[in-house]
Amino acid sequence: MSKTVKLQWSLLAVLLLSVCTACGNKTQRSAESTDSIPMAQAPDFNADSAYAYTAAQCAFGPRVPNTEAHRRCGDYIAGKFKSFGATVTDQRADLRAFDGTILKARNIIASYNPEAETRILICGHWDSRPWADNDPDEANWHKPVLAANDAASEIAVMLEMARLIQSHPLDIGVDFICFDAEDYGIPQWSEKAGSDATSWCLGSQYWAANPHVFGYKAMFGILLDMVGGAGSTFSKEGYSRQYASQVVDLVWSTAHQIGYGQFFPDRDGGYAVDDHIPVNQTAGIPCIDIIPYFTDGTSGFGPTWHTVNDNMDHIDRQVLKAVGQTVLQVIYNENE
Ligand code: AHN
Ligand code: ZN
Repeated sequence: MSKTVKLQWSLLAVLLLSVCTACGNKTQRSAESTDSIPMAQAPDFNADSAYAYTAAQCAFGPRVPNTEAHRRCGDYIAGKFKSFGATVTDQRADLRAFDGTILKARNIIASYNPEAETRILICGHWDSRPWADNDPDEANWHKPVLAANDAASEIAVMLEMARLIQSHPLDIGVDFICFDAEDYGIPQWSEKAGSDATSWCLGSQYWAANPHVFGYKAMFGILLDMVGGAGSTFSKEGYSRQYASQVVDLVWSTAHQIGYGQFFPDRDGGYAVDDHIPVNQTAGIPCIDIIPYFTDGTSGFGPTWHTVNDNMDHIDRQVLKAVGQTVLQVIYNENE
């Protein structure tokens, strides 16, 4: 082979090699930009701590509005957030239920860096449902729900995040809102059953129309609802996809990246009438709902939903951990 031919071959080889390297880089880069978010250092969410906060709320008994247990638990929640260094605002309101009962409601708002412009809203409801109207036994339909999962778990996850924010301070602002009177919606045994979606979420409706800070805004909101139930997985809820699809994508890809993908399957869930609706529609803040989606035929929200079995026996620390660590990671990523 002549020298020039050899040179041509080696030139071709270099050319081919560089083309292939370029291809490789390109696929790598596009995969990064679509699937991968840089992960900040986030504190370690302690599931035992969240479990204990869940049990502490249940120890008051069902936290049904206008009861002593409700009043005392409200003080417990506000006191805990204060002890973790948050600025706590009590928003009290007399709210009219579907049956005319006036509920002495209390939204509890716990803020970090209240002066910061860039904010994230994390919310959940703290009240217990007065009627276990989805219980398989009709004899229980007028009994209150202890609401370990359907109230206490969400507040517990928020309390644990607050504890960690105190020891790992942020530059951005975070507001935890504990909504009251979410679960006073028309019961299934009522002749009015299913007739009025606005009978639910009274506390969040009130807050969205009367925010604790005039003109309140946040980059986005994350509603937690029933985040400790054994066997729970969280599909992409319908209104969340409709109003805040980018937030859904952010939370789900974060969960997958930090190893909790099995709790956040890449599939669509049902539509839930929940506290994120007034936050989206009235307050104008894109807000998703992390809410379980069961396809086992019991109820879309799991076997203990609105039954007398919604107690500590069916709370799973691993579920609290998966949700708490994921949301914490989302917050600390936004802080970077
Ligand atoms: C309804 O049952 C209409 N919405 C579900 C919202 C909810 C109730 N979350 C907890 N309890
Ligand atoms: Zn409920």
